[in-house]
Amino acid sequence: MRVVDLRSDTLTCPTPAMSRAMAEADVGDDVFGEDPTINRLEALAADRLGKEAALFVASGTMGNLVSLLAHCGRGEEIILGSLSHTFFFEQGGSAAVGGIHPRTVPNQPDGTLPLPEIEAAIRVDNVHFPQTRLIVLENTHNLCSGYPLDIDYMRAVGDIARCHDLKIHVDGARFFNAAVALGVAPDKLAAEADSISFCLSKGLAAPVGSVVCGRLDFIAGAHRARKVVGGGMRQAGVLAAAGIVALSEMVERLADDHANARKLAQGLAEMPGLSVDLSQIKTNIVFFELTRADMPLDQLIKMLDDEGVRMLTVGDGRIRAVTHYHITAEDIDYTLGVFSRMLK
Ligand code: TLP
Repeated sequence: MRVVDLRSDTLTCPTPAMSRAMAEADVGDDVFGEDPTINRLEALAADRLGKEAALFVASGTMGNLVSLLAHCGRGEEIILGSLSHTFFFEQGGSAAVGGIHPRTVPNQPDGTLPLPEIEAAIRVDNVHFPQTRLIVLENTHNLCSGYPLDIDYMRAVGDIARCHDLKIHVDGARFFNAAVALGVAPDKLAAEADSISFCLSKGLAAPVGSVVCGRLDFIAGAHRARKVVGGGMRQAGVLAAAGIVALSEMVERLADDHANARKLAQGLAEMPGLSVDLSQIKTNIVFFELTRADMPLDQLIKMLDDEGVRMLTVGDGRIRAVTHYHITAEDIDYTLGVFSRMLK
């Protein structure tokens, strides 16, 4: 049976070029800073994002955690979106591990935090309050249908941050999707970020890893934080080798994933019993709702699965489909065919 697995772009497997690069990678002990392939990946990532330095970490969650630990001390506060991955899906790691206090601002459907609400959330100097240190943004925004934050918005948040002496961290798990969708250079889009974490193991198809980028002093702090959370790896150049291929060969093709997501969303929007906001579809994530009272959500997911089409529910009544390297335009046609049979 044909399987069209749209649950996440985390499902991507290494390309043949990655497998070759992994087999041939030069390695060393990265805790000693002696893995040449990791060093190469970090230099490449820093260069792509226009930052002084970079740090290879095991996952997106670790990238965000070590960044927040490097920026904030115990009892200090971060401002972040109510729908952000860092707030929603990372076990409250920065609070649990770092004693960092989260202050949420409602995300808008386009993934932004309203500027006046960011300003209003910044603490004044008062002995009763925690001190605000950091604004955390997510680009693209997962729960906001993969919406990208643009340069104008980043500049506006940058102005607020500068005015209040705050730093900005960007959870850029899908940052290259944002850059490709907006047609801007990644370093321009990252310019306002004091730190940015991006994933190699989502749309870029590497098997493991994320990279955190920022100034040298920030990376030194993130490096210490990585060690304390057990993220000091040894001959992990075998992983970084795939990451180098990911950054060198897999960025431009993200446009195909975006085209497939749009094709899927347009097809779903025409089906009776489904609701999709097409204005939300900018990158590779499609959220939609089932509006038929006679068909429970779980039943729909099960029926899809029986036909080889896999999608996720995220607990708020919506269904998520994510396009990626292994999904073709023909897979989208097949998926739409399955839906039209099921919803007849
Ligand atoms: N997102 C995963 C799940 O955790 C939900 C997915 O399938 O989308 N930031 C963002 C914006 C993410 O979407 C994710 C993963 C992460 C961070 C964490 O990355 P990992 O899974 O590598 O720890």
